[in-house]
Amino acid sequence: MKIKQAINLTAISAAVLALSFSTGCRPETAGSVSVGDAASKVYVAPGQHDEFYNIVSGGFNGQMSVVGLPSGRVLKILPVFSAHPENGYGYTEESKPMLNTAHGFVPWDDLHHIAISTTNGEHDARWAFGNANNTPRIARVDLTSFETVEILEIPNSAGNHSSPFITENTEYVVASTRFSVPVGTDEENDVPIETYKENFKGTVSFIKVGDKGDMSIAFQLVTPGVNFDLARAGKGKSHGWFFFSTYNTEQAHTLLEVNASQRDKDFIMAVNWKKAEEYIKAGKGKTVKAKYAHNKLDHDTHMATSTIMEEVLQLDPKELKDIIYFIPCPKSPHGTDVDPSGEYIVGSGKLAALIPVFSFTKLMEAIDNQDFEGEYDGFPIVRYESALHGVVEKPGLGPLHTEFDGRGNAYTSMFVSSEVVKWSIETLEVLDRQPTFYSVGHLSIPGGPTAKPHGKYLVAYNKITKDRYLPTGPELAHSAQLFDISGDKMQLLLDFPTIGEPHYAEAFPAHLIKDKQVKIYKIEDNKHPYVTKGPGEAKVVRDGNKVHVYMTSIRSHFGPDNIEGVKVGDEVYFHVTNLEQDWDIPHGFAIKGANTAELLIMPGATQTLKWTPDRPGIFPFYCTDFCSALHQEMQGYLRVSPANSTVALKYSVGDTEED
Ligand code: K7E
Ligand code: CUA
Repeated sequence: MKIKQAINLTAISAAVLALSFSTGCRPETAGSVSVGDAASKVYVAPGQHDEFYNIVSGGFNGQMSVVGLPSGRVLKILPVFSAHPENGYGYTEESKPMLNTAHGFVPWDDLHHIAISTTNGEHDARWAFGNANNTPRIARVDLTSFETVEILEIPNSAGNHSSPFITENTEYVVASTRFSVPVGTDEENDVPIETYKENFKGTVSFIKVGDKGDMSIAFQLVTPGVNFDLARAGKGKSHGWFFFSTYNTEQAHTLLEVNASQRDKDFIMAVNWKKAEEYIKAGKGKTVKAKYAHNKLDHDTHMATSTIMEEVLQLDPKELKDIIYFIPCPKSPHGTDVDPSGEYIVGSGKLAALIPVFSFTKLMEAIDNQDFEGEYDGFPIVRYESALHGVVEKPGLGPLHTEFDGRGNAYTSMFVSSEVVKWSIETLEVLDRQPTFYSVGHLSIPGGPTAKPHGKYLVAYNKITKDRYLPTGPELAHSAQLFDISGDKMQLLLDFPTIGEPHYAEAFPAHLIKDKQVKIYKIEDNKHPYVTKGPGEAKVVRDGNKVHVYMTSIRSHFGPDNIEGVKVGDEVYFHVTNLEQDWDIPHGFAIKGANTAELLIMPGATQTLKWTPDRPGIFPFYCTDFCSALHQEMQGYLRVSPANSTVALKYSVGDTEED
């Protein structure tokens, strides 16, 4: 056993060495640019708008950020899977259900991948989808309000990394599991870890997206117990197929660093999802018990609700043939990316010294001719050479991800050699390489994963920053670098720091959404159960030990602004309605000692802060968002009396104050 492991270690020592070398490996040129030229290309004059929206994953901050390109300016931080005190997301009574799961309230996650909705393979930018890696979930963000409007938990998944990836017309958002795990009932899943090979399975979930964006799990495929890393849908001629990169096809459950790097080739798993759909229509699915949360924001009340779902439909591709085929791919592939035409599938083997490019046409021929080189766990393995278009030789070290410019070129990130490499899809020749600073992960070209890339810019999202910015203690800002890719050679234009750790990002032309933005919510359409539609309707109502404050906010006062008769032991709910009907006039609300975040209430909306006073006294509250010249006057007082006090409930609103 020991000897075997020593041999294993030797076998991969070169690769591991290369990987550990990465942080010390410095590209040769300093990466400085001719200031005048580059500056003019990224300069967006004051008052002018950027050409592209870039929706950037925040990694372990669980958020997305919205960045303008080419300026690199951060426009918004958008909470998705993490509570966000800045606007009360995950703290208000309305938003808490959005973060509910089958495990209870989960206020954090790790968001890696963005998928922007498409029609006919082109961005329509109705929604942005994001994945939660840790407690598997998919979120949908509405790009007219820049709000998280839906979160769907994924059952039978563990480490939802290969997710979310989207089909050409947003028919499905697809999520596959990073960790294979047992997928039975809780009792069935209590098995020894060393029974991995018998008991652990992968799942791929096809999530139907309705016309209005609503998500539901249409079916899950149960697959061999491997790790899924990334995926892409086919498009154009490969529409109807989906491609998933796999690693740990060794099915190791310990020391994966060594044990999952044994085979020369892992696989890209090709899935014929049109076929799977047919089987579902023909009633071949099997309903199994599963517990997962489905959370939605109601448009009219602006409240989230969480529903626990009880079952999911599964297909067993082992019984139902011709859904799954494995294509050998060297070695531990990370990204698998499909070119704009849908013909070429690029596998980026982290530990491979070349980049294989597969041809969809050849793959179909090989499948038709049963040109297989064996089976993996009962599924056909397509002969490598038969599906291969060719390989990019000596591209660099540690290929991770590939994007496309729509002019026949591909751009692959090289984590270990810290560079972006441009190559021709047709000839497979390397055309250019530029250093990144440092250790690049994902790349993003506006429209890059679609049928119609706008091949003007490329953003490299880097893992390590080192000396690029003013230092800020042990943790440095993560970094993005913007390149001009309109010419033959890539030109570095700009460094900009990012929010959180960026993984994937997608960018699209600003004109797709900038005139569709929600500016206010109409107060007459507000159906919140505790709405207060005018200052005259403001009131305070006691219901046992619960006190409901129906409060309004408008420049520059709260109604009511004096409240008495609240007692220690009460639960006070401030339901604050923002009566403004003007764009960009939110009001905030905070009260001393509240064990929660502020409210930030958009025009026409109602938000609720729950507060449990812990002692008698006078408690000021105030508006937190500078809303007018009299913002600092936008304040009030709440009196708290002892639990046994007889102070009557009383509130006043401005002109009725002297009663
Ligand atoms: Cu960062 Cu897409 Cu999680 Cu590669 S993954 S870098
Ligand atoms: Cu309202 Cu400041």
